Amino acid sequence: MQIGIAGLPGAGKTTLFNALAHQHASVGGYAGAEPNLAVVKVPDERLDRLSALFQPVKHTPAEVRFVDVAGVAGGMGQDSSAAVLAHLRTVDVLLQVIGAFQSDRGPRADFEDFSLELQLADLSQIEKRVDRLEKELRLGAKGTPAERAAKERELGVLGRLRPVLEAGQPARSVALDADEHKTIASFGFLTLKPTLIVLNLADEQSGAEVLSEFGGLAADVPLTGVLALPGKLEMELGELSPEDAAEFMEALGVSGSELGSVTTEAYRLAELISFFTAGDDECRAWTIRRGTNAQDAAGEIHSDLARGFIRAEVIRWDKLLEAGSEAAAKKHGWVRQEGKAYIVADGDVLHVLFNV
Ligand SMILES: Nc1nc2c(ncn2[C@@H]2O[C@H](COP(=O)(O)OP(=O)(O)OP(=O)(O)O)[C@@H](O)[C@H]2O)c(=O)[nH]1
Ligand SMILES: [Mg+2]
Repeated sequence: MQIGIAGLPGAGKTTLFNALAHQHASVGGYAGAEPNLAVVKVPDERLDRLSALFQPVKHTPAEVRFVDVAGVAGGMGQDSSAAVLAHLRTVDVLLQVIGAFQSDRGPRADFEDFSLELQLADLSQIEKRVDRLEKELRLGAKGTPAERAAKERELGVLGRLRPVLEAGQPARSVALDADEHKTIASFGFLTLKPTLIVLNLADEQSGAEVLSEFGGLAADVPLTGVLALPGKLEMELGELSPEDAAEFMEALGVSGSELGSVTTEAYRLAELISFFTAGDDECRAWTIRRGTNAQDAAGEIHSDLARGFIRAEVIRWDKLLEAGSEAAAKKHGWVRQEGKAYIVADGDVLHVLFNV
């Protein structure tokens, strides 16, 4: 999974990036054009417990890639904002960081300002593409009937997104089916992405108060979540040893880090789940979209497993732990034999039988 970190200049994006990815990218300066990148292993207690049982040679958690870009604000000019935001086209989830710790006009106004930048970036892409498609269709002669039909379809989807963006709403407020999503997937529209708004608090600032300004937003706008955390404090805690961090948190009266919920929320918003493979050689977590069937899930492991898929032996992670071994689980009758079309559930342990 890829998570993009975006927001107004100085909102605390790089601070949050450092906290999430245990990096030491420089903060407070004017950010350069190149994004900060880092890959982080996703902690998962379920996988840890499977590894404790199997004692595998390799323990392989899922990975998240964080992309931290420079700040974007009105007045920068559409071209330079577009160049920064283009780095976020391929991410699965957008973190929209709001600098609640320093905001002059209030976090809600900051949110609206930055959302406008995202909307404008999407709109300018749409306008260019619509002009081009209309011209091509007018010229007529070019292309087979199937190609023309595809262009009409694309124009239709873009034509539904455009007025919504012009009215100041994100593209994700339009309900699109899987085919429609596919038609426009290559644009990587920013306001179409699942978005987690992160309210970046001052150390002593109350999250509840700031969150109340965003009340209802997550419910009203699809694929949108909101959470609050003290980014700078989280970054500083991350630099301490676990013992020192625990002591520091106790002194501050903080119960624990909120960083874990950023990744959990991102998984939830992007409708991603994990399944596992477990054995003496390797225990490993795999990330798939909710609703993925067993054959496609097998393809995540290796294309041969999808191509030569026979069936999958499936058991939930906690049932496997309860049984104590695969053999014991089978004896209990807890291991199910599932075909290609089986929809993999979060926490399933899969053993794919295949033949190529
Ligand atoms: N008090 C407080 N200060 C913060 C917090 N987050 C960031 N800062 C400070 O705000 C300044 C900017 O932080 P950065 O993380 O560089 O912000 P940014 O959004 O990456 O900035 P650009 O990339 O330049 O747009 C730094 O001086 C940080 O120490 C926070 O949660 N609380
Ligand atoms: Mg930065």
